[in-house]
Amino acid sequence: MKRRWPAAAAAALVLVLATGQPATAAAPITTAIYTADPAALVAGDTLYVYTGHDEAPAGGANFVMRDWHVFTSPDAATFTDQGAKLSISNFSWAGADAWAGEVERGADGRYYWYVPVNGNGAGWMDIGVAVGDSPLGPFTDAKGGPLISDSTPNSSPLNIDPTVFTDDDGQVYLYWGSYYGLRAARLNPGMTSINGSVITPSGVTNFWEAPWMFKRAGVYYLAYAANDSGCAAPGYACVRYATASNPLGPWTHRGVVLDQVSSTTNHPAIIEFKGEWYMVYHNAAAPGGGNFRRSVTLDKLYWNTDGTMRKVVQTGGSGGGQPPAGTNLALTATASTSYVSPWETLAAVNDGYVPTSSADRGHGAYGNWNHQGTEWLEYRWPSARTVGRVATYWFDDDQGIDLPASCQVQYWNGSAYVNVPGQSACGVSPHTYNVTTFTPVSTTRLRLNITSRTGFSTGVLEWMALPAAASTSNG
Ligand code: FUB
Repeated sequence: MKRRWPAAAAAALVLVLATGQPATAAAPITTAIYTADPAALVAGDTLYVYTGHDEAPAGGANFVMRDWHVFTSPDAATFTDQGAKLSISNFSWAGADAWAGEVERGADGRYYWYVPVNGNGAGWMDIGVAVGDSPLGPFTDAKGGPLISDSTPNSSPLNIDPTVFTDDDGQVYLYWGSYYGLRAARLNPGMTSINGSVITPSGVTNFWEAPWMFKRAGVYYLAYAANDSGCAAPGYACVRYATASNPLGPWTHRGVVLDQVSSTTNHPAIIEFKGEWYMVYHNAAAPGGGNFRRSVTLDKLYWNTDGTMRKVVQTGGSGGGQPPAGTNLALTATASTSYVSPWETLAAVNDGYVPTSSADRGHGAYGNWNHQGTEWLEYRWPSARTVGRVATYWFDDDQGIDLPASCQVQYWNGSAYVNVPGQSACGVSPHTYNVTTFTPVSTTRLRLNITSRTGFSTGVLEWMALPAAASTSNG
């Protein structure tokens, strides 16, 4: 059975295009594979996006990540998967967990790829570094062992998510960490050892993981995933950022630049390419996506005149499915249910929100964990409405709540609930509005009976009630 996990564990915790064929961005940069944890680099006229590769099975409850891919783009709109250019097998001392890395060009003109891996040694995650002669490699282990591990003095509680930054004077800095433990150090010119001691930067409010460092107009910027209740639902992360006048801080928190996304984890890469700025990040919006089957996407990032960043508008997150046309009678109904989990939101089902995926809790979600079997949602109106269709956007949290086995629409005939006549199949597809039609009924109450799959509970993000004809209004 899929299970809920606490927020602190969440982050530590097909198919259209083949490798080598260009994909159009705006939605995921590819739907051929699941990708996560982007890092971006500009070299010449090309934008390189380095990603992790999620290989968890559908319904999987853990990361399965064995290699990293490189995507290239001439325009930040079309992306070509150049394939898996680095793998756990490139590090003889590592065994699993190809998590979030970043590539930096060294003073020697070579490209250094810093990655967190399970180093098979004491503790869990270490940071290794590979090197190649071009942004596409081929890459080989540059050190033969971890650059950062639990035995590094003052290392992070979880040594993951390196971000590497080269200042104008040529000094290179490494930032990394998770479990609220941000760390930083200078790198030696050889790029494969640290110079001096590891510091704990100050002022990086609510840092959780996934730092991304860059500089603009003489100001240092550090974006990072935060998972506090001020910006994200329990178990989810947003991206906050801080600025400083020195690469090692102290930092001043500036706010949220990316709201929570449809995956629990969030991971920024911010870069200027051909005169435009971009936020590259991941979500769960690809078909069949989830918290362990993420997809990288990007959106434009805009600046205020005072050097602060405007919050990014997420345009590529749609997993498919626009609401069907017609007056949504649910908006004026009173919702009730046989059961809603105390931490979920019944009001989510008729607030008119358009979810980006079945994992999108942007406006909350109705869920009935840990009930199994049949539960119901009900709409009531003060006077009769004529209803001929419903459209249901199912909630699937990739944990205890799954898509249902089946559903049945009923209406109140004046003395009892009965099945609506002539009902079409009640769809149970993820990431879209499942439209069910029936012979129109005039009623003051409508009910959706939802039957769970064995071992799971069910949930709903939106349940629309519609007239039979799209143009009819019965408000
Ligand atoms: O992909 C595995 C981990 O999840 C990354 O290292 C974190 O940044 C989070 O995205």
